[in-house]
Parts: sequence; C-alpha cells; structure tokens
Amino acid sequence: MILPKALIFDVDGTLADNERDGHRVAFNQAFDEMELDWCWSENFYGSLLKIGGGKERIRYYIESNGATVPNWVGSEEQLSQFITGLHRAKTAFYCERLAQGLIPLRPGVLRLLTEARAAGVRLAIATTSALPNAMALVEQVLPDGDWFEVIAAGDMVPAKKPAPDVYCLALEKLGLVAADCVAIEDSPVGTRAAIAAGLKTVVTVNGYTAGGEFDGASLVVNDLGEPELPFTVLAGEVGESRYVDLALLRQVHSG
Ligand code: XBP
Ligand code: MG
Repeated sequence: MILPKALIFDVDGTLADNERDGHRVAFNQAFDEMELDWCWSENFYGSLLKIGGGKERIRYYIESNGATVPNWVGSEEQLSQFITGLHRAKTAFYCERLAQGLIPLRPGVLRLLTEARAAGVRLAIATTSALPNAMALVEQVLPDGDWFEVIAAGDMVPAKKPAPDVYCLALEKLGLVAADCVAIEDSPVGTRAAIAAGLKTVVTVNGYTAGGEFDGASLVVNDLGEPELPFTVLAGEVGESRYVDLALLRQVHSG
C-alpha cells in the first residue's frame, strides 16, 4: 500500500462548515443592500445547495421561484449583469465575515494538512466557489499561508460540480493522474464530481449534507476526527482507525 501523492480538498463545507453561517448570511446581506425582498432561510438554503456556484444559485432562484428583480433588468444581458453585481456584493460580505473570524476550520483539517505536508504529500483545492472566496477562506482560517500548491476554482472551468472539470483541472495543474490522489468532499454534488474524475473520495458530511447520496465514495464520516474526538463512520471500512490520517488514506487509496 502506497501513500497518495496528493490530497485534493473541496473548500465549502469540507475545510470549514461555512454554508449556513458564511455564504448564506452573505447572500442575505447582499439582498438587503440591493433592496431585494429576498431572504434565504437556513432550511431553504439547504435545498438550493444542489446548485453549485453562487451566481448559478442566484439565477436558479430567480428562474425557479419567480423572484422579483429590479425594473431595469429586462434582457438576458441585463440579467447576467445584475447577477454578477449581486454576487460581487455577496463576495464582499462573505470576505468580511471571514475576516471577523466567524468561520472556523472543521475538526481534523489542520491536523491532516500538517501530517500530509510533513510527509511530502502534495495539497490541492478543487472548489465550485469563486477564486476570491476560496482564497479568502484559506488565508483567513489557515495559519502561515502556502498550504495548497494548486487551487482550481469554479470560475476557471467550463462546467461546475457535479461535472468533473474542476477536479480534472486540479490534476492537470498537479501533473498527476486520478489514481495518484484522494479527494476529500462534503456534498453529494462534489462527490459526484470527484468520482467522475476517477478519484477515490472520502466524504466528511455536515448539517446540510448528512443523509445525502454518496454512491461510489470510499468512506463517509461525520468529520475527519481528532485523536481526542474520534469520527463516526457512516459508510466504509476503517479498521482500527479513529480519525482520518495518512495511514487510513493509504488504505483508501489502495482500496
Ligand atoms: C460550494 C458551492 C459554492 C458556495 C458559494 O462550493 O456550491 O457555490 O456555496 O460560493 P465547494 P460562490 O463545496 O465546491 O467549495 O458564491 O463563491 O460561488
Ligand atoms: Mg463542498
């Protein structure tokens, strides 16, 4: 059994549990600022998470809920312009929340990154999120910078998750093939993308994704766990392991 050469992490929901109290709140702040009578409740936002990407989520909401848009929005070009402006405002609010330290890392993330880095296992990101949002999260929640040598973000590829594109881009930038790597995801949409790219995938669920379909995942756990805070295994074999570490990822990779 050999170690994976790289670990490819999803960002939102995986590195940090940031959808409910991060992205969702920032969307609502942007709606207020733009004087829209829209409000995404915690429950409703969960149903919108099947749409990857903030701009795509706004568009889907307008089209499927008949949400009121400003009077000046008539043509498709104006709609795109409106969504881009609204998403820009949301990004600013989101980055503000990150800077306030309101979004902590999930259990086990820093431990696993530290172990991987010390062992020479390369680290990459494959996210649906816009590049500035992914960078802001990494810079705010991880100490000492430069953890990830590759960041592949939603706006860099033609199709967002569940398409495999962003994982394929991460592999291309790493110069590796899927069989060399393991992906860490939190959502059904993200897991489908990683598996479609040919990656062995470990899923760490959160409040929004627990109970989702993770067909093809090698392992599904409640979080990465810590020595003093073991994970709960929802699917897959972990032997004696009590948290996700390189020894367990070696098994996943070879499985
Ligand atoms: C999750 C997403 C994102 C965020 C919003 O991305 O679907 O759309 O909810 O981010 P992932 P943006 O789990 O793949 O990191 O507003 O930046 O699009
Ligand atoms: Mg995610």
